[in-house]
Amino acid sequence: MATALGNLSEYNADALPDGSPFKIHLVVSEWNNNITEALLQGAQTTLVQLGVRPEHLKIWKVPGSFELIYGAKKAQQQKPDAVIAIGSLIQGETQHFDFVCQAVSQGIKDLNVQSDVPVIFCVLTDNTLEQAQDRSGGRHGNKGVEAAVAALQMANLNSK
Ligand code: DLZ
Repeated sequence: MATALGNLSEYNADALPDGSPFKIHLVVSEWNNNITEALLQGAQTTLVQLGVRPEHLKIWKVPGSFELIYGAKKAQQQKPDAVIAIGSLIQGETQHFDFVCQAVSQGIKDLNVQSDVPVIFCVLTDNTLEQAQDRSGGRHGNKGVEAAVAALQMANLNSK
């Protein structure tokens, strides 16, 4: 699994639950969409490789990472087995980055506390575009893959 400098995409499929019973919703921010589409691709491909049926995946698009909270809440209401929130925040020149990072992480934490449907945090918070590229299919792998693995593990936890 992921480490600070390791590859985010390594997993042992034999040690993971079979995805075939599960419905997974993916909420995707359109801001920095080259990055978020690559994360989505990594997550979708991994979920299907681990047995999730393509028709059991639902994708919701939202304008920016701040809207992931509301989008994930709406997705939870449809009772999938897990939700993956996908976003990419890149540091700018103002404090906006810090406020949105804080809001999104707290908001998604709150959704996990309030609902039985787990929400996986697949939001990159990087200083540079290069760092985001490194983690969305570049030299550090793809955090979407890591999020897909986490989603199956959490969905399986709920089915016990
Ligand atoms: C406004 C904004 C800025 C400056 N940067 C980002 C970013 O790097 N990543 C991201 O996902 N969203 C960004 N946004 C948009 C906000 O998340 C949000 O969509 C708007 O503030 C509208 O609520």
